[in-house]
Amino acid sequence: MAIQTIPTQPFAGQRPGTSGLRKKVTAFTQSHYLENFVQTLLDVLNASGPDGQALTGQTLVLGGDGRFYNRTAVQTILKLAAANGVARVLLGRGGILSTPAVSAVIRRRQAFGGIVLSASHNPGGPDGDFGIKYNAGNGGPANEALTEAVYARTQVLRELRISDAPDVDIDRLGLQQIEKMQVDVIDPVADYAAVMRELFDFDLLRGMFQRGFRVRVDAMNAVGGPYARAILEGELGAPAGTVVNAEPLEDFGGLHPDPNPVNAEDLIAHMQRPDAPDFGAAMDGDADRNMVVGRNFVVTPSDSLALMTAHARLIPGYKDGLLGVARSMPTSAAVDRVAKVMGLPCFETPTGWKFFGNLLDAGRVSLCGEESYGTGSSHVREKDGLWAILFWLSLQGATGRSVESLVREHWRIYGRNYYTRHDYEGIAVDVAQALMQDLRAALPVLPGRQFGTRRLVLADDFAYTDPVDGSVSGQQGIRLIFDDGARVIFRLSGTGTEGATLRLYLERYEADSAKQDQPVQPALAELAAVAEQVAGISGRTGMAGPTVAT
Ligand code: VG1
Ligand code: CO
Repeated sequence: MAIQTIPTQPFAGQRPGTSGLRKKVTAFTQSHYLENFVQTLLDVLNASGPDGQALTGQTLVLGGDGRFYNRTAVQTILKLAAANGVARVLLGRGGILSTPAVSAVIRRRQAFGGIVLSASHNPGGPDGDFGIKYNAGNGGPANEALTEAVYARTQVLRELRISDAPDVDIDRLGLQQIEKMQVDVIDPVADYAAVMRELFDFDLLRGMFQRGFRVRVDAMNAVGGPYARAILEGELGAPAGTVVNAEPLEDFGGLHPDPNPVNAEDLIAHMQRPDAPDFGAAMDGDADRNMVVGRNFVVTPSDSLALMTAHARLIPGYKDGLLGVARSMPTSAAVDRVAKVMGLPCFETPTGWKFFGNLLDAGRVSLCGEESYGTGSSHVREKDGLWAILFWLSLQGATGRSVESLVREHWRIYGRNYYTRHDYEGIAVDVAQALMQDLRAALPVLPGRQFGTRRLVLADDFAYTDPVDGSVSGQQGIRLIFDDGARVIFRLSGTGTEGATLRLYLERYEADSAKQDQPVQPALAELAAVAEQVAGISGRTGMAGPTVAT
């Protein structure tokens, strides 16, 4: 066993996006591609210490969503870590840890940080995507300053330091050694389950299952399976088979683990049957997203956040009330209405969980959410799929009401924010950039213009000043806001790996309870037409409509 110094050449484009570095597996498997990125990360982390050795004597957490290349990448990262001063790695058995579990382990074990191997909701398999992201000591995604520092260094990196030790047995719990570094293979579920026990009334949930409450959780052959099985079927007594597609597979068994009604159509179909379970849910590749579904009734993520906020006190972990709430800018303003009534501070951040970290750390907010099927709280520093499922189960247990009745009551009280997201995938990058550039150029002349019954009152490119550290993030999405509060938002995805994806977000508010039961797409058709008129999407892309509307 020896530490080797190996020359290397920089790769272009190793810039992390909305959530880590995501590329095709075929990019990651190029010689030194993963090594370069990890070496750079370790260099930057080391340099963050006063002596240039911040990692010396420290612990890192490591695990991933089990997709193709996960196991190989784990071995490579261990050998790099061992050669770069890391004292100990807490590794999920089999290289498995969900994103929220990494966050929980970092926090509970006071680790220096953690590395998550996942491209999350992106497709997996040899022809799919792979990804890597770093979470800091608070358990949350690295901030922009760190990711930029890593990117800058990838462009000048010349040397790798790596151990030539043989592979460790990642399937065996307990201690092993590489050079001077300890590898502690841990149960991927234990720390996470302990956090859930602290937040939820497990006796209440056990009682529900005893009385025959029926649940279907679709883990989409991704990493949420082992967690949902251990907690729902193992600890809470849900019948075997409650969690389906529960084995993490390297290619997700061909499913696209991006939980929305389109990709999780099998779950939707089950929830529409006459013998449908009481409650359904799905998670994404790394188990940080959730979709919750009632009998024949889909809940939008924006509404989910609003309802969680309204009912949080019913959950033991939040019985003393919330400090505040935050949502990403494109997420609907449904939660804002609840926050206003409850007198809670409400923050609007750019897309991406990293922007919630400071607010959570500073004790300014307790719940956060994104329109992209992500909700979470101060219990970790990531969004958390199974947590959301347990939250919704608890709401039903505590109120004795169905998902549909809870949501409809919410609309009656607060009004309904009709909401949809239209994704235009695989657009040529230059076409997408020109569309955004032209929109940006039009911003000064748009306010005051009339579109049907609506007047446009604000048009801007969303910029965010972090209220805690003062950092500014610009160009976070074009917002068109109308006099009735309706919004049309355009942004380009920062997680895709092929061409560009344009996301168009449409929202309007309906206070009249007699008009709250319309199908969503027709209810927002006028706003879709405004978007087309302003941005010329179909003409520019040649696409008659969105690839996916959720
Ligand atoms: C998407 C979502 C965003 C989410 C991000 C990571 O980003 O829109 O809300 O935080 O994915 O989620 P983008 O840049 O493609 O719009 V996950 O579960 O893929 O890590
Ligand atoms: Co995810």
